[in-house]
Amino acid sequence: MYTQGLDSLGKDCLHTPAEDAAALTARFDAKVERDEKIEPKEWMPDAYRRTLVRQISQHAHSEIVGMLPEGNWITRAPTLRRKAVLIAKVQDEGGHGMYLYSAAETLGVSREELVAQLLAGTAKYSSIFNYPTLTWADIGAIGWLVDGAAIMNQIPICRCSYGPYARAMVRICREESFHQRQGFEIMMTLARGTSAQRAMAQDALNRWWWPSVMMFGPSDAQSQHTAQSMRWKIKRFTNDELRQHFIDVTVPQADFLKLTVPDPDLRWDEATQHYRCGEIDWSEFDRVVKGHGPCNRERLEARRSAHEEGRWVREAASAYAAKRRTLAAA
Ligand code: FAQ
Repeated sequence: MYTQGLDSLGKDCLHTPAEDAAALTARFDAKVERDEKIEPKEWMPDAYRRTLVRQISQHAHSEIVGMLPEGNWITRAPTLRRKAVLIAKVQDEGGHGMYLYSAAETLGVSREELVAQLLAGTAKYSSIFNYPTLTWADIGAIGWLVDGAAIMNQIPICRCSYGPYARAMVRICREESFHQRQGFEIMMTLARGTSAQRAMAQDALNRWWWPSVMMFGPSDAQSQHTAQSMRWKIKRFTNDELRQHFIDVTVPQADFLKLTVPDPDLRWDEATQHYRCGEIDWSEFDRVVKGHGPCNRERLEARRSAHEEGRWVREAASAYAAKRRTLAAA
């Protein structure tokens, strides 16, 4: 639906005389300032377009790669109900990826181009999906912590200045909040279960806590893009603000589950009314983002082989579409 307008995309800005460019920039800035949405066919600065393509495509790739750690447990879910719920959740993540590729396409890149970058290993996706899912409790921890972090980060994007991204995010957030609740419900069942089940839940929290805290990206001092993205209202909060909010909301949930957050320095700070957490191991984050996490290689191999195995489906669908076009034209 969005790609129909690509032929004329941005043509009005291709040969803009310098004086007009200044006026266009002023109009664009004023629109952002008034909290109005920027739509695909409108003039926008090249750097704004590039930033959106970068962020939306990384986000789309994250949803698609994010299907893998949980997909790993579909055949081993402990009950039929858990299996049905997990299949639905993993399908939702695939759907999110598709909305987001569509939103990126409105900016003049093709989905094929973006997928090729992912498969070539030149595109980023969220660090969190490079960790393994070793037990069933990991599925609970992903829903609770990873989807919890994703919602925290994504609710503000519903107010992003770029219309198609903001609108995609409204629906995605509704689904993510269901995902978060199913994860918390798994954790609650385990936490109220046998001592072995409680130990499994604690072990999952131990392994997923820090990677979830890192999901929000580098600290504000290290974040290259935050300041400009905030000015453009692509981001509404900084990485550290969102991370803090996540910690403040999640620690009481861990207390409720009678699980221990694996951070000996974690404490409530009465003065600021926030939890203060221990030092984040940014060297681990850097390693994972650079491709050296526990599962980076496995994740890319899985995506490459899925792409190859799905080739006949894409070819069949294209042939069918071509046949329909020919019939319609006859
Ligand atoms: N992993 O200057 P900043 C989900 C990169 S969806 C890897 O702070 P920015 C759903 C960053 O790209 C999860 N790389 O960048 C689900 C940049 O690299 P570049 C994904 C990271 O863009 C749940 C560099 O570091 N969500 O979980 C990470 O202003 C369960 C400098 O960083 C989104 O994508 C990271 N964690 O802020 C699915 C939300 N963090 O491009 C299945 C939208 C940073 O210069 C199961 N994205 N980097 O080479 C955003 O909000 C932002 O892009 C941030 C990064 C906050 C992720």
